[in-house]
Amino acid sequence: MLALFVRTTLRPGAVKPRRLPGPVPHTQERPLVHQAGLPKLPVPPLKQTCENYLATLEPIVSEEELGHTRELVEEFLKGGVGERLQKGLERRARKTHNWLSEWWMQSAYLDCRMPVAVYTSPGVVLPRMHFQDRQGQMRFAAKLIAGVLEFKKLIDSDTLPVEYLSKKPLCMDQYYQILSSCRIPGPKRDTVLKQAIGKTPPTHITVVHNFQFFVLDVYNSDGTPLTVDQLYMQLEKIWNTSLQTNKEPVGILTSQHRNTWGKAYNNLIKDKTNKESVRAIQKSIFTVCLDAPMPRVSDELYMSRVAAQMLHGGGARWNSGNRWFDKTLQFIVGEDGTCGLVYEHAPSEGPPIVFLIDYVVKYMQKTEIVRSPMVPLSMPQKLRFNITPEVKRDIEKAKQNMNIMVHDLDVNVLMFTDYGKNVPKQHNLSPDAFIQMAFQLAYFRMYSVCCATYESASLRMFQYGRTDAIRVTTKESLKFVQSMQDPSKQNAERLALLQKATQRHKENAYNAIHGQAIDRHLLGLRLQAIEDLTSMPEIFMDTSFAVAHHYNLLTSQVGSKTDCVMCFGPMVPDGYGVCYNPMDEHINIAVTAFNSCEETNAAKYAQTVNDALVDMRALLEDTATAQQ
Ligand code: COA
Ligand code: HC5
Repeated sequence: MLALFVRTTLRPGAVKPRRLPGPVPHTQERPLVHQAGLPKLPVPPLKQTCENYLATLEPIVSEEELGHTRELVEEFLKGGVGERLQKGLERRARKTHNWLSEWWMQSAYLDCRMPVAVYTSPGVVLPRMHFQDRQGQMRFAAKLIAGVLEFKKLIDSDTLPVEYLSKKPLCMDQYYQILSSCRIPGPKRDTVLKQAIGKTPPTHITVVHNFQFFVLDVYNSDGTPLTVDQLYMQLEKIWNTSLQTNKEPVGILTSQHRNTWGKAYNNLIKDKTNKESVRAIQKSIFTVCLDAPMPRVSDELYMSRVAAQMLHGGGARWNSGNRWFDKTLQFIVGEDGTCGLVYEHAPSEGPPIVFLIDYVVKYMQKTEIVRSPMVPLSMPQKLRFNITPEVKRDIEKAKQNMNIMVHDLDVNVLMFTDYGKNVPKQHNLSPDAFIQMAFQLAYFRMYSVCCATYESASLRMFQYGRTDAIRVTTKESLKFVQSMQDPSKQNAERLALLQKATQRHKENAYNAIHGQAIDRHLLGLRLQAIEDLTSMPEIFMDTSFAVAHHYNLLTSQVGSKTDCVMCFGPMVPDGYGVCYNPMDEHINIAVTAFNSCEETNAAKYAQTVNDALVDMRALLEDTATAQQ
């Protein structure tokens, strides 16, 4: 049975992360804070992956395409090419701590040229706070900073307790990558800057208000963190020295296509002052964005508006320039009680970020501002930028592109309150599988076909593990959704099909988190072919392969203790991004799509998911009554 690992309670005195001895061939500077005893990510058997790949295709490609792909797979298996690539992967697995993680970091993130805003950086919306003014905003921001610094103590002292999933310890390495780090654009490939071990650790955060960046030292000279009261006073000083709103939004450059930003970056840092300012942001522990008020919307649309604010900032005339999108962690606090964050995905998955949020929220609930002695603190340093005509031109271009992205992103948050994990559990069904079947049903109801569907699965049971994919669309899920739309079917039969489909999903999830899914293995074989300079095997070039990787539904479950909404953009122009947080009695679901695609509509899909969830509960209850 799977346990919800993101919710795993941290047992006091649980195993402390230890530094793993020996070289880490797959990363350069990362600290080896890691559990040496964790298993290494396996390379799944080649035949198993090939068979599962064909099974995956069944519900999403035509008979003809499937027949063709079967032949290619056979050739791949029997002709020796597959075997050779598999051997190469196994060799790589022996030589590294994790055969996949470096390749994954490069191919999923650092090589990806799309803007990080909207396309890869996820957002988190915290429940609306009760402050309504600037004082409230700054008091909240001060407490939040103090909370993150408290969390940082766990990291700095190596006392972060290890998380468990199904009684197995999880790799904690990602926790050590999220503070004091930043992505850096390159003309072809990006990198991540992370403070090297042994170097003096940074003691400042960056705060941005009205597009102006400040360095805020958050430690006293004796090494103690500033108190909430002190932080509040420093934030006030920042606020009062950044009242002008006519400043150039240099930060908006970070929202550009990565090649464009890579060029603009080199241009920007030619100037010494600019270079120093950029370095200060990159090295800071994290960033806090004090956002300008956004246009008011109805209560019904509030969460959708804030989700969009987290993903892109609302456009050049609102808060998109009040960001440094390359920064790994950016907390966002608005005047109207809005708060949340946006994070750059390359260094970490969502669960460590969410764990940090839960920790900070709990800390903030118990912290009251106490007046501290009036030790005069120096004025936070404002970061200067010299805006040359070239930089100005780059900023203007970035503003235009950001506005296009903002108009194109369609966001709709569904706060589903009828029930949560409780209902499927009462009916002995896996909540995750049940919710996924609702997504399948909703898609089928809108389009009368099903599509390739991705769900993130954690690989953190393994050293340096990141993710693999659970392929949600199966023969069983297709039969279930078809039965729901077929008036000739009885509810008893539909329920039986739902049970089979959820059972199948649960098995696939189990296999994925145990390193036996197909997506990363296929990626590995493909990259191995590139590395070996052999010609690309045909299985990676046929229509089926393209269809299987065109994820019209890109989904991810991220659970939290706090009642958060998490969100991310779609992966394909005609697809949906669906991030869901199932709580015991309700489910928060954020749906994104692109307005430029006529076929998709986030609000419509969210409403159809709502109806599917309602109907599926009715199905459970109807058949439960019938059985009595
Ligand atoms: N009957 C009753 N209860 C059941 C059940 C059944 N048939 N099947 C599962 N449950 C229970 C589980 O025991 C669990 O209980 P808990 O709430 O006490 O922990 C709960 O229902 C949830 O289980 P389930 O919904 O099946 O799945 P999961 O929470 O284990 O999640 C994944 C599955 C795949 C999402 C998870 O393993 C995972 O990998 N999560 C991380 C994803 C990720 O990294 N996302 C972010 C990427 S950046
Ligand atoms: C705070 C919520 C973060 C969710 C991030 C997430 O799910 O990222 C996925 C990671 C992965 O490798 O599957 C990627 N995805 C957003 C594209 C689903």
